[in-house]
Amino acid sequence: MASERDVRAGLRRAEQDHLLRFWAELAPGSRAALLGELASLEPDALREHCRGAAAACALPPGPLPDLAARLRPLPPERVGSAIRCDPETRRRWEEEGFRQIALNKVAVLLLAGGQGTRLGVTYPKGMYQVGLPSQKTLYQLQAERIRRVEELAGTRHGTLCSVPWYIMTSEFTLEPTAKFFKEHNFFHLDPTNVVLFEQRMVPAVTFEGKAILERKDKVAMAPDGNGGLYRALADHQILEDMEHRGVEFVHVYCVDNILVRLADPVFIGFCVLQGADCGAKVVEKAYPEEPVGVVCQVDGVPQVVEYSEISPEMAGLRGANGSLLYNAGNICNHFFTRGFLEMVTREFEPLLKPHVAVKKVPFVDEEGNLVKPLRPNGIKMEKFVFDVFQFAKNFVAFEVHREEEFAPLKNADTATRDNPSTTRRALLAQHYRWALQAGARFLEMHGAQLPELPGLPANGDPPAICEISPLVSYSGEGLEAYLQGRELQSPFILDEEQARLLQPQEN
Ligand code: UD2
Repeated sequence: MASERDVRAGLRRAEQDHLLRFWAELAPGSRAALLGELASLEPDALREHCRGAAAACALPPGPLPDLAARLRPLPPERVGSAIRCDPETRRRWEEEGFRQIALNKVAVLLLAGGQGTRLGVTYPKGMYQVGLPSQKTLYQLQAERIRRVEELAGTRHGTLCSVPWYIMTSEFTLEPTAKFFKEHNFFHLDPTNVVLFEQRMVPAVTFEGKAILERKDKVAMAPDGNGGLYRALADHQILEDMEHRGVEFVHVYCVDNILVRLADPVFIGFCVLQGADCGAKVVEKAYPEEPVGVVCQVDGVPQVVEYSEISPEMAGLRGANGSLLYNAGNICNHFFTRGFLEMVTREFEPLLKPHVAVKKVPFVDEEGNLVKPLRPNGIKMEKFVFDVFQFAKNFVAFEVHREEEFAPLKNADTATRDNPSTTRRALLAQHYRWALQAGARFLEMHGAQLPELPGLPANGDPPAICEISPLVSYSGEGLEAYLQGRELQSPFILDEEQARLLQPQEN
């Protein structure tokens, strides 16, 4: 264990001596914990971190400087579309994606180190269930989509294949996530294919550049942003693990999108056939202030400009056809080749600039009292996962239907958008559409038929409750066998057992 003397010397070098100001009062256990925490902070890096935070925060708030002159939409040749392509092209992309999955070359990587502050739960967001009839959590839906996509690829190519699931957690989410997966028997995935690893934490800093104590014996630490991925990949030899398994392509995604298509064969196939090293799925932005980043070019280089860093005027600009000029909304679904990730972790990670978030950080005052500030008092520095797009040799964006692929859970039900009710509705409306497309009809209690697609209210509850297990259908495929010509009543749950009952009998 590090000695008190060494730690004091390190803190002096980092200009952070105040972190030991309650030392004399601490019991031996607390002293040991604090020393351990402080010893893990390298003095020069700590000094730069604290100085950098204060300097970045001193800059005038608001959008990035000169953005208006530097920003352009992505050129059309960099953008593919699952919406505007012809069916044959889409089939080719999907086929290629399935081929790569069947060859065991595709992995998924979940960014799950965030604290879910806006949703207001104390446990990891993936453990949240939005009130579906099945009561499935986000983690269970994701696990089942992995199982289904493995099965689809395996059946097409006559192989047994697996899509390893890498899950980046943080100090806040590692333990509860690991426990949750064990308690649920890894949702019947092979546990050796579920790899949890932890991102680093960095101190929260005052506007004067001093790290904050949240207790007399504990520094206020926060995860280093989802762009902490690249250091975490190196810290835990994750790319070596991927290489060992033969993984070449990685689908990175964030935890809260209830419609996320893990290892989406169409997206993977598109990126692979384009020879891309880096890609991002996008949806058309719903409204100018929507909290999604904009995939665009800055000084001719592909980038995401985050919603917190674009001015309302820029976000609201419209093109000749009346739609938003910067309308490629980032849905935090990224494609990377393993080679690209290797290059980033080896060469470019230190070049990633942290972004400043000014937050309310609980702290102990000079007298040692815990204070919960009413106004923002601290700076959290975060790297962003998409800031590596600038290093890509061949970056592509891929446009998909929002109603099929994006319904994020960000807020509690007290907010009007992106809350448990809106995400639940988005999934149930999708399944209702899939059932109708497969030839089912829904009847109300007295036998009258419920509305078809055009009658569906936008953002409202679908006329009937229909939930389809991802184990039965990944993206609406294969449902005709169970549903063609059926008359169904709400609520209708199509899980594996129901599917067996509805399966046409073979002679
Ligand atoms: C993210 C995107 C935003 C937009 C939106 C769509 C980033 C930086 N921003 O914004 O452009 O596309 O999603 O829904 O990607 N996370 C970690 N470690 C951390 C912080 C976050 O793993 O230190 C994870 C978090 O658990 C989540 C994902 O990163 O799965 C996105 O984080 P968020 O919900 O804070 O991002 P948001 O909604 O501001």
